[in-house]
Amino acid sequence: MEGEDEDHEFLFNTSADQSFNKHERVIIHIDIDCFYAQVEMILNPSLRGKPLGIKQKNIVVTCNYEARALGVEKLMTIKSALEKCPSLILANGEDLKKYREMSEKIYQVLQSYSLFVEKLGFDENFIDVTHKVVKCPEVPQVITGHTFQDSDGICACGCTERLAQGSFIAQKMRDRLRDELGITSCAGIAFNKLLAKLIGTTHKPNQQTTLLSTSSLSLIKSLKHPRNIPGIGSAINRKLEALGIDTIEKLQSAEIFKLTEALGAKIANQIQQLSFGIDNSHVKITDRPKSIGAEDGFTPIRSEVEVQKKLTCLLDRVLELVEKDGRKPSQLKLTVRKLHPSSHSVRESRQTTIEYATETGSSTHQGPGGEKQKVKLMTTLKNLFEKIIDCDVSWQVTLLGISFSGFPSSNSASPVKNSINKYFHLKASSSRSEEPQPPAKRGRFDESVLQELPPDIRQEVLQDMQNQLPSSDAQKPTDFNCPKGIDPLVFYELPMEIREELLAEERMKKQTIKRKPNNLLQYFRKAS
Ligand code: DCP
Ligand code: MG
Ligand code: MG
Repeated sequence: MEGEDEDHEFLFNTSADQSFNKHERVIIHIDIDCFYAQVEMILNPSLRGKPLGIKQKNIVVTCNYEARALGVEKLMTIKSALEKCPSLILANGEDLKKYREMSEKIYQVLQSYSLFVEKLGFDENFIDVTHKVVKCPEVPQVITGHTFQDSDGICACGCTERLAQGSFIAQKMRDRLRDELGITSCAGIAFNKLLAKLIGTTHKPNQQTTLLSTSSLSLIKSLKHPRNIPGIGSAINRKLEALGIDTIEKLQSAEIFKLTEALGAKIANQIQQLSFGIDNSHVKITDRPKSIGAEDGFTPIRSEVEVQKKLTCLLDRVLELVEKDGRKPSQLKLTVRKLHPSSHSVRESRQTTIEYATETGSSTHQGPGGEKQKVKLMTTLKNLFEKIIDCDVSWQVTLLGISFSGFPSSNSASPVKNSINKYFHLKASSSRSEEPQPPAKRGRFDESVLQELPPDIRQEVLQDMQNQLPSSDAQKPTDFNCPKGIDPLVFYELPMEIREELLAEERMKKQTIKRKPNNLLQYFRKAS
């Protein structure tokens, strides 16, 4: 069970880059509907349409929307849930493996839209799509899904149009999650993370809501109590209550020195800004650890039996962590600290490739598959130990460590680095070549990479690319290389050849060369 009452004060770091004070960004927050229950219904479709609760110990951690309609609530005791709904079916949710696997698949789908995806728990993700939003006057300005707007005022900075495009992208992401994984979700679209998370919960399930920036204060005020602001958990709330602060308005008008006295300057500032809906924190790309392991230090041991005991305990601990992580390692490393007769210590490690089975029958490696795997891994560890220690002469060991690594590269490497490397690789290979290459092979218009970069880096890269092109090149890359009259979001979905054709037609028009009208171009103009 996840801690329901945790303080997430560092989640929304309001003191970050102040240049984000305007409404420049487009942030999408996606939260999966009744997550554990949906996973169970996918695995066992006969549960669909029936009230279903997921139990951990004596708590119903979540339930599907059929059960909610009958009065069951998240985090109810099983006893009260069954009182509310005697027909409630209960599924055991203590093995988290299947939820973790689905969570990973969701993350992968979202990352195919934007590299800037931050995972929050199992079923939530923030996605920054600012760089996907195309500055083009022809883009439809209609918001997809619900709109939260409590006044007629419209901000003049262009954020409404940007958010409208964000809502279109959010709909596409949710459609893909539904079509590819069979998962429904809710999305919130706003100009910062805090507001995106809050607005997404206003229409549930399987819906999305966009917050217009002029209505952000009223959304925050509608929360009424500070404890309802994500980031303000029970510990902070207790301190606020002690200061008599029990409404959002009181937090907004609280004297900062009083807040600072009780909470420290950093948190005081952060939570006061949150109470105004201000959150300048970035979407941090979720990166996974490159290795998972544990070490144990002890008074000297001298026998192989003792080493085996220690390693068995360590392996159990580490396997549980690997299991929780959900990825499959391909390397196993053993670290040993040897105590020399002169009483100085030396650490030494040895690593080897392993075959790691993910289907072991249980998340804690207790099943028969898990036992077999443990025996194999223990043999490998023993071999590694014998490479470090010569067991024929006396020895003493004061530390043992086990670590797994070599996880699939798509998860362990930073996607941003990959993209930039990909770009520079393209550039390097094109500059090495003496022969002129056809445009498509030169990588000069690799939007899949360009579109993923933050606007400032992208601009720099584009400029750099332009400088490298021979002046005879008819079609230099521009940031918004989209023919007039076509929805750029539709345009960038098209196959490269069709885009090239449309762009060629556009260039022809510009050069006022007489030519038969292009049917393809006409079609997309009509469609948008
Ligand atoms: N969870 C848990 N313990 C908690 C809270 C949640 O184990 N204290 C698990 C069960 C949920 C999952 O995390 O399925 C996601 O939590 P949510 O709060 O997003 O709840 P749901 O996704 O179940 O429902 P909703 O449709 O309201 O988002
Ligand atoms: Mg959820
Ligand atoms: Mg959630």
